Amino acid sequence: MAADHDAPASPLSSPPSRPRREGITRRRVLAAGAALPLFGIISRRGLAARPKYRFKFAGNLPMTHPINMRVKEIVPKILEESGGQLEVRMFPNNQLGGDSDMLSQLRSGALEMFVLSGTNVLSTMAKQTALYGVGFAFKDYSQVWAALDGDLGAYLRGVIAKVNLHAFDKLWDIGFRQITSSTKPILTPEDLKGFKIRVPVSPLWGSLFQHLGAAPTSINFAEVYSALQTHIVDGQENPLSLILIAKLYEVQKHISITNHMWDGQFTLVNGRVWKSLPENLQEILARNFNAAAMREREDLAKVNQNVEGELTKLGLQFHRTDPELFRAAISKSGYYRKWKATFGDEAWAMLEKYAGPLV
Ligand code: X2X
Repeated sequence: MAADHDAPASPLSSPPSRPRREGITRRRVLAAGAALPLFGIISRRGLAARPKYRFKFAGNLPMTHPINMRVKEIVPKILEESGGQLEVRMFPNNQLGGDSDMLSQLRSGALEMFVLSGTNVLSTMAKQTALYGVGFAFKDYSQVWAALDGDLGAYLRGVIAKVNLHAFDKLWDIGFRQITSSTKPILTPEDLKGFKIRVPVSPLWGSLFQHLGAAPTSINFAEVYSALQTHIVDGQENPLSLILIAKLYEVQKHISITNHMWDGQFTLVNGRVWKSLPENLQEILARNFNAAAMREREDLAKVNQNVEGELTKLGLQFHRTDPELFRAAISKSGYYRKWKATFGDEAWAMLEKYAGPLV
């Protein structure tokens, strides 16, 4: 069956519980346009009466995250540059379901585009995509971008292509991750013993916190706020910017700066959908998304300048840790040995080329 990108509407684009704000607006405009002289104006500007390709773009982050703000900015550009042939409609904030649901939809072609971390559920179908998320690997952004814009990124895109998905060249920045807690501050690996912490649905993540002695539970981001609120878990880990943007500060008290891993998101396109797109439209889509990702990286750097102050004002207590203590603990317990064996020597060497020795 052909992907639904040129079908009139997909049942999956109507999530059960949430309104389709973007879609409704667009349909109303088109419906109104059909009855008004304005429609003629659109045609004269060279835009097609109805886009031939209508892609849903979904993700787990709130609309106010810089990733979504930058995508929102390129949506009209893509429509315009494609002469009205390619329309991207946004479904942020888990509107189409949690990450596991969205990934299934992407694979079937019911969802055309999905912005997702390689360390997240994607790694349950292609384990190598989590390679860049090895704990305490990257020390700073110069290492991160050298790796992800270099050979490591190209390697990961190759892995993604093998499972019939297409990833654009530039990853979006999510940030270095920090641990939060509603109960007690986490200062040393000892404090993590038995600590109930949410991690994304990903073996590498669960393993990191198991090796630190914690009690990790895999939960999609869609359920994290309520899992913290109802104390199914006492803590979670995410970059400061996302703790602010997703309002996790409302249900957490302490933040420990551990920088235990860096994370970013790929823009993924269903492989069949991508291949069915004419080359000129592929170029328009890729160029706009890559440029938007570069702008988003700068946005996030700006957010990071004030985020600690803002979270402090909102009542969170910050704690400094010695990340070397955490790194030594996982090294001793065999975490690096295990994951080197899992990823294989060649992939591991590629990570070490940028991150330095991981033993
Ligand atoms: O699920 C998370 O914690 C998030 C939003 O950071 C990821 O996508 C990995």
